[in-house]
Amino acid sequence: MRAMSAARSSTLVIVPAWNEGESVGPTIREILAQPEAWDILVVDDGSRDDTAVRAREAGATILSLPFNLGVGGAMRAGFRYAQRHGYTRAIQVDADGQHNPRDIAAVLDGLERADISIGARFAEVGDYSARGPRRWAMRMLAGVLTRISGTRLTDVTSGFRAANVRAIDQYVDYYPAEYLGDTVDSLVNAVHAGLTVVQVPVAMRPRAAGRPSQNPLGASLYLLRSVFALSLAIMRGAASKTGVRA
Ligand SMILES: Nc1nc2c(ncn2[C@@H]2O[C@H](COP(=O)(O)OP(=O)(O)O)[C@@H](O)[C@H]2O)c(=O)[nH]1
Ligand SMILES: [Mg+2]
Repeated sequence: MRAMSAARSSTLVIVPAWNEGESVGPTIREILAQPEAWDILVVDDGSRDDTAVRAREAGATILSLPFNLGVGGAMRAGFRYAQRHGYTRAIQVDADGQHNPRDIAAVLDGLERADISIGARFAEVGDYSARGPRRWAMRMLAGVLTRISGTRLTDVTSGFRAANVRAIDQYVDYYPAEYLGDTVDSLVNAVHAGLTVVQVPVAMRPRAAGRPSQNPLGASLYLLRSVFALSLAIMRGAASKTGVRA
């Protein structure tokens, strides 16, 4: 339920963080250095290091989850917080420094044209490259999402994405918690619910410190999982259109 309360800004930057003690502080400071004065919520997901302390020192509000839910679960908690506190826009920015805070405003501007705005790699900007099966799977996912959303999308696994009120409400209703089923699955469901999507080109930076939560094998399995999740989501969508419940 949407509450009107004393949020300082109408936009919430949600930062999912898991054992990011080294990078979360600099990331928050960089976000706060932007001229717009957005509110920042770090969702600390059962980190075993000093992520929460560092984030608070840097000036963020902290939501500490009692145990690790994964990025999807953490983001859903963040969207619920946004809804309860009456924010009209929310944007995910990773704690590791890969999402450049200078691009936040541009990704948020995408919300003037659609309900969800994705900061996308390799749409003209930057030199991000994936090879082999990863590239193939990412292209396939992008191709299918382009068809069902009716907008050209090149990077549907990007976590750098913004949501308006409709999308926040949709995500609170449905945001998969399974590890990294989050990006693709949440998008397919949002599109099926009638929400619109745009992408905004951004360059991604290397992670500032620490380690990615996924090794190359894990990343490939994730893509495979996404392909699978997408097929299921499409079948669910098709079933609901014909009135059959899956
Ligand atoms: N809340 C939460 N955040 C996570 C978890 N795993 C990763 N993250 C955060 O999600 C963001 C992206 O994770 P990362 O491992 O860098 O993924 P990659 O950029 O796709 O390789 C970072 O800010 C991580 O701290 C988790 O289990 N819970
Ligand atoms: Mg990362």
